[in-house]
Amino acid sequence: MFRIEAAELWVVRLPLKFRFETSFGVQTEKLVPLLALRGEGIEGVAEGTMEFAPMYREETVAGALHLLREVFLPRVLGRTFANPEAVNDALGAFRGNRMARAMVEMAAWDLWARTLNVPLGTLLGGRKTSVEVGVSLGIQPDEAATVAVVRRHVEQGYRRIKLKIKPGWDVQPVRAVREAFSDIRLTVDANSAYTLADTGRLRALDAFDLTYIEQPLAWDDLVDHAELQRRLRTPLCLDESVASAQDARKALALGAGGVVNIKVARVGGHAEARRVHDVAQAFGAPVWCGGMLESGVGRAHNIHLSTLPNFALPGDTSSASRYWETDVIHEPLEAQGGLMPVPSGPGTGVTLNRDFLARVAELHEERRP
Ligand code: OSB
Ligand code: MG
Repeated sequence: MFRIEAAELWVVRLPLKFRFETSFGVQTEKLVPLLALRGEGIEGVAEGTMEFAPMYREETVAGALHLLREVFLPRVLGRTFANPEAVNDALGAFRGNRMARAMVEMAAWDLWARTLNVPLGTLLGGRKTSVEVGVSLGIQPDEAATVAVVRRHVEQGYRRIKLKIKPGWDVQPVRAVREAFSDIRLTVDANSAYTLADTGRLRALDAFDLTYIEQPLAWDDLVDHAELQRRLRTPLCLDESVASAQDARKALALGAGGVVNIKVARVGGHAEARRVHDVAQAFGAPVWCGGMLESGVGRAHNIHLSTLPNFALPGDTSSASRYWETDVIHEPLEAQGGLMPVPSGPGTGVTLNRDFLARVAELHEERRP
């Protein structure tokens, strides 16, 4: 049992240390919404992964703030819950907006784990003390720059390199990287930039021994992915188009892919992420933990989720110091030799740097029943 007495909301804008170009745009900073839920002197914290503009999926920071203030938080503030699933149930009548609901659900998991004094991963059923990680590398100006940035991360020990691709920038960088590194685990992510009309181009990628091709087709599609999968040897990995365990079941039953990228917030929180993990396992499909350029709060949640057994491929949860000069938490989250240690304290095991937040937050407010 835990009680939710008050909530605190922040929005922070963090400059990214690198320019991150994907098929849908260029990012140089990150807008980070944070939610803390407090009860009986204990606090649970979560990060929103919706963005300023709906470029990846349909949720936005402004939309999430409205829903949290006016709709979701009033349903949980002042109440006592048996477990985080019960918090989820309190928001169960609402459709979509899974990233916004996930902020409440994930903060509740952290709060509950801290109440029980156990690490979040342990509470979720995970056993690992470190998790394998790779990196997601944005589109570079040319092939030489691509090979150079890959080399830097291979030397740092990352266990998988993922290259962002788009029409007109796909076979060339993949060929250049594969020629320079014959035996690395290599993948690509198109963020929905192709259609079935591009089958020829995508089929050319079969020559490079990619572990998977991530989300080549529309963000809300499963059927065309299944058709494409029949035409390709390389397994497809679904990201954008899996928003729930039911989506995962339908995708895998249709043959729309063989691998699932699980982003906790995209599917509505840890409970649903665990159900996606279980569905994929039942189909014999490996999963891995995706990233949304999270600050330390979201990153710590991702690391804990990745301790579940079917997270069989390296995730995008790379070192926080790659992204930020100063993080919103006190603890460093640094990979060594491609392994990210799981923070060992109760809950996520990380704590907010409130001094830093006080200096840089664009929004900070307290909500009560
Ligand atoms: O498709 O996985 C994606 C970042 C923003 C939006 C979508 C994606 C990504 C990433 C970044 O690939 C992964 C990371 O957090 O490093
Ligand atoms: Mg992706």
